[in-house]
Amino acid sequence: MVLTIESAQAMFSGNSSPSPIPAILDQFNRLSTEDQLALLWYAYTETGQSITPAALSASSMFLIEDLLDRIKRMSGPEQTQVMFDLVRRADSPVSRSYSSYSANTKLGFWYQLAQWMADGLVAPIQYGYQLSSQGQELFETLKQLDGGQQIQILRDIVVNMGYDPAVSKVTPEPVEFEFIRAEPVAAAKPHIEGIKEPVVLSYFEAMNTDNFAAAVALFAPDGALQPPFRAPIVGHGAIAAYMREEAKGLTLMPQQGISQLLGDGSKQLKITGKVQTPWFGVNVAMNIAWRFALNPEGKIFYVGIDLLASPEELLNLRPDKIAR
Ligand code: EQ3
Repeated sequence: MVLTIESAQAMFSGNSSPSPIPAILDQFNRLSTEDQLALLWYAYTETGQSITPAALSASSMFLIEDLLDRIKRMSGPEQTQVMFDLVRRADSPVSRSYSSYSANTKLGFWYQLAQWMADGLVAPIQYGYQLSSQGQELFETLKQLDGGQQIQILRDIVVNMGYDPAVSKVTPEPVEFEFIRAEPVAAAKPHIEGIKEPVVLSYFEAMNTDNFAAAVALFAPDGALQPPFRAPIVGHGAIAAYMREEAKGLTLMPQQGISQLLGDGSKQLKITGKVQTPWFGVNVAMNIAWRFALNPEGKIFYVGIDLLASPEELLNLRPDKIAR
């Protein structure tokens, strides 16, 4: 069997339940702007997930301080308009600047606004705003999800706001956030039940110490990384850039896995465990699966990262049916 990104993407895919997240995002996008903003407020304040402010060093925010200050000085209706423009992805100056920010900068931007709303410095979501029945229904669905799924939804929505970069042709700024882990991770290869593959153990060690150069060196030159709900990122340069922007401060806690040797000497592995983001530290652990394809030379040809649909999926480690 020839190893291709398509064949690797299909590994173990029949063994897990589909994630509810894409359908939820779809429903969210069909709500009115007022409902969207209010629902985000309820989801952020009432689902009990709390951001750890220590994660975000003050120095990381200086690039957007000017814009945030401008918003703080606006009148209440102007502030509301800015938020409406971001949600509607309207072509406005703030919405254009926003779309050029990295994912973490966008999250930091809203984190600051949320704090100012709570302090009464920025127009709050109208007290007592009544969600439409669709909005209310979606909020009930959100409450049933686990914390990891809830923060993934919040993140996806925040990242997709702003004037569409595909239309405005803005290249995201290479802003690097400095994250401090809530608890430092021991710089050692983890113990993963059922897995002894050195390249995979080295991957987790490198990621947990933000040593992205070492992590990328484990990939084949045409290797690919596929984050949850995203297309594969192919090649050393693109993977390294993605990791520097998105993977700093993550804590990867792989727990168990299975490994299958294929006829051509390549291997496929499925590993499940938890991941913490520096935004929420130990407050939220996401249930994750890593699906690795190693080429016959022992390099990572593909790793797909999946957000699991339920904690039960952590133990879903059935061998894959191998096409020959
Ligand atoms: C003000 C308020 C509340 C209301 C207003 O109406 C609208 C908005 C938007 C509001 C503000 C909302 C805020 C402040 C939301 C903040 C959300 C945050 C900080 C979410 C952060 C989520 C982080 C996540 C889901 C991280 C996931 C990371 C994963 C899955 C990493 C996976 C990886 C692994 C495991 C690898 O091995 C390789 C790398 C890779 C990154 C793919």
